[in-house]
Amino acid sequence: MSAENPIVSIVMGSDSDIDTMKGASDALKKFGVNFEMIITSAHRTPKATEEFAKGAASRGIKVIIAGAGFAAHLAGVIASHTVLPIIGVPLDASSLNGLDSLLAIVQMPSGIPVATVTIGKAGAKNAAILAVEILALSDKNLTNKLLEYRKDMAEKINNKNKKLND
Ligand code: RP5
Repeated sequence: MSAENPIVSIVMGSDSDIDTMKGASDALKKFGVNFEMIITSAHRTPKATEEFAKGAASRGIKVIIAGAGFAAHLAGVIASHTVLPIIGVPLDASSLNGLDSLLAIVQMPSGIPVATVTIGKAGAKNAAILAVEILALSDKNLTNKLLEYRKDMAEKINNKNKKLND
């Protein structure tokens, strides 16, 4: 895994999102997928966000993960400028605990989809796993890693159950 030749972009609206979005970068590292992390804001740096979205595919990016809080337009705005798959992560950044961001990301109008995951760190992790599942459609090695990951998860639950009943 390296930041060279990234195939996934993890984009977020502010540096206050980094901690949560590390859930995505940590998961991509585990799967050995090259990624980049970018801070750009749909509202505060609209031009830079547009340029990023328009240029992503030609730089070799295959999936974009976009996390934002409050009136979270980042994922939707990026989706409006590219046909790459966009996964939106609603962030719990305001007094509405992420419900604002969830509705802003999930309620895209017909024709411009954003795949929306769980609010917060679990969502950031799931966004990365979903990105790996998309990439695995043309990468058998990633499919095998995903199957192994599921097996490990099941084993952990089985062990917890065993411990509870011992
Ligand atoms: C959103 O506003 C960002 O994604 C962040 O979650 C939130 C707060 O940003 P800061 O005010 O902390 O920069 O655009």
